[in-house]
Amino acid sequence: MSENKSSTDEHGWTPIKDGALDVAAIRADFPLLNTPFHGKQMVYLDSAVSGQVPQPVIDRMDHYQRFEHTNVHRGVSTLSQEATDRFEEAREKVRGFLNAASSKEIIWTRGTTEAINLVAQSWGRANVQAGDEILLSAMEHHANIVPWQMLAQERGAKICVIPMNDAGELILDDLDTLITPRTKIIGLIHVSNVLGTINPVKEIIAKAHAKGVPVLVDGAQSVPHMTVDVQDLDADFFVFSGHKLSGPTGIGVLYGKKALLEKMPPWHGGGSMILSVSWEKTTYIGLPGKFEAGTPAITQAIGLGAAIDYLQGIGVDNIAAYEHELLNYATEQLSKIEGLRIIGNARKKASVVSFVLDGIHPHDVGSILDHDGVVVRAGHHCAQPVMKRMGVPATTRASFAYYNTREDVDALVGGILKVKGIFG
Ligand code: C6P
Repeated sequence: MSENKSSTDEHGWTPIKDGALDVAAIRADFPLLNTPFHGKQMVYLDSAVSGQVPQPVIDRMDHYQRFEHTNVHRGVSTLSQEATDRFEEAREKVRGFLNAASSKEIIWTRGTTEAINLVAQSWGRANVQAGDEILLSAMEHHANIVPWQMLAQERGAKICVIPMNDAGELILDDLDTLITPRTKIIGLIHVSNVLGTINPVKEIIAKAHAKGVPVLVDGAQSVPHMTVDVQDLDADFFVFSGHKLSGPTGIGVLYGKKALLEKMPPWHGGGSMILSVSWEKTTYIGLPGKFEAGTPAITQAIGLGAAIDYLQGIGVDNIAAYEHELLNYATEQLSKIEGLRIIGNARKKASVVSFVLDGIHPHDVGSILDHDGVVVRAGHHCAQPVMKRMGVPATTRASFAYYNTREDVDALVGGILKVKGIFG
């Protein structure tokens, strides 16, 4: 798994040399990929819904539970202090992973959804008033729509939308007019979970900042596939989930610029986030604890730290390059199938191919593939406005990770041909 930073292709990706990613060795680390499924070798093409978890991450959580576990940030026991150290080390790993300036800017949440709700409720309630506008892109996941709609409804604010074209790329020509003096925040998906589009978030952030508007980037589908540097992007908020990153469920991250987080009121109240409590008044601790009421997901945070170690051991740039070639191969092979239409043909894409088959419902495609051992997702992928814009009720979606191979793509293609045969 060597570093390979020589040159880049027309999309700015580093082409990977044969053998730069030892996928056979990587696959051996994943128990589920090596477990018979419907009597076959499983072909897991649903990493956008949740990534598979490698043995070193499972082992790290197992070790913590067996030998290191107690509550954190409580008590003077050696056990508690050491558990706290492991928990805070995981936070520091996330800081390094995102290149945040300080670990005080890393807030643990249950996932992307909770992180966005935190910003909408805490920052939003403090900053959004009647008549204000919240600007979202046309390809947002429900997680970056519904919390803002709830806030907008409560405040009498308005949701505005950056449109997209038929290829699934944002139309940014009118961005300057879409960002009005009433725009309070922009919510922007980094990589679309349906279309695979990689959005030019850095450029959009620069334009937003020129008008004094902060930007929240939904990185749920970007961090598993590319190096993210929140300082380089100049993102004000950046959110992601551990389970899409080969980590466990129940843990996620809100990155926020310190200056913004410091001004925001707490969202949840309770133990761990207070300086002092009396019947008259409560005062709060500083960052990051102010936003972490109650006992956190300690095992999961440590597991996420181990997942980051695992990915960094392979090299996130290597993963990006490998998956880019796999995506090209999948796109090429799927495009040869008569009656198959790929939904989302952006020039810059990551690891996702959504498609529809003439006359066959995506749920039927997904079910038949499943019986063939090929795991994909079928439905609206929690992005109903994207379905509406693309004029389809649902799609079948194959999503790839660094543990997938060309053989997996071939199995998908074989399965689709079988589906077509059944529906004749
Ligand atoms: N998308 C998918 O199959 P949570 O559930 O909080 O971990 O992540 C929500 C979320 C937010 N933003 C994006 C871009 C996402 O893709 C997701 C989760 C999964 O596409 C499940 S709906």
